[in-house]
Amino acid sequence: MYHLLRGLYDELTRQTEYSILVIGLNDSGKTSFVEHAKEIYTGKPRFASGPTIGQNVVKLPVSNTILQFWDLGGSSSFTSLWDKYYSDAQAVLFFIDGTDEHRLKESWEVFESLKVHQDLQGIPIMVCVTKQDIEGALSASDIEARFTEFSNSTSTPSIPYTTLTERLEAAQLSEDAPDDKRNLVVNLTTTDENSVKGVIDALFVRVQTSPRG
Ligand SMILES: Nc1nc2c(ncn2[C@@H]2O[C@H](COP(=O)(O)OP(=O)(O)O)[C@@H](O)[C@H]2O)c(=O)[nH]1
Ligand SMILES: [Mg+2]
Repeated sequence: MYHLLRGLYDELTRQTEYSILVIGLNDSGKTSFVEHAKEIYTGKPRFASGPTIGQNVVKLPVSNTILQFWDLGGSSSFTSLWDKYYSDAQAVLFFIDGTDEHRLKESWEVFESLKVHQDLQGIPIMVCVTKQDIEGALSASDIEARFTEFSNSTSTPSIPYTTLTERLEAAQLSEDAPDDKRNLVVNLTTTDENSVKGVIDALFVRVQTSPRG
């Protein structure tokens, strides 16, 4: 009887855990975001900033689930290791520094490679455009426009894929009521608590519909 009740208790209190990959070029704000979110959702102090060596793993209790963030180092020696994590991810947060126009094309290339990767097919990818507190930073809609330009000016790749715009349109068709949360490209200021919470909320909704959910 004890074991039966224990099993039932464990079943009822079991928290679903989701793995979220946090990737993007270095200095795009990945660690700042994850560490600020850690402080908000767990009360634990933030890790002092600096380049991330290897990976920074943070588990956040959000509602009745655990979101486990894999903040992977963004320097070129680490980006080659990212795809080892793809097959376990239920969602991807892709970070773009809104003030770094010079590396926008490089960022777009990385983003395209994520979209076509076979281990990420159907996995929600949320694009976070950071540093919105800095004057002149490119916004989420600027990034959408620029990425669409890049897509249009590049010859068709051998693997079929949906463009960012197509993904957005598909997302819009899948739900009746207009809702900011379904947007795939969001503005983010990692130092602003409400901005960080907004991303977590949007992610929380998307991760529930992940094919690996
Ligand atoms: N003004 C501003 N600075 C930011 C923001 N996000 C990150 N930074 C700064 O950008 C630099 C790189 O951030 P970091 O989180 O280490 O980037 P990572 O390499 O992607 O992990 C740090 O100096 C951060 O303080 C933001 O939203 N606004
Ligand atoms: Mg980092």
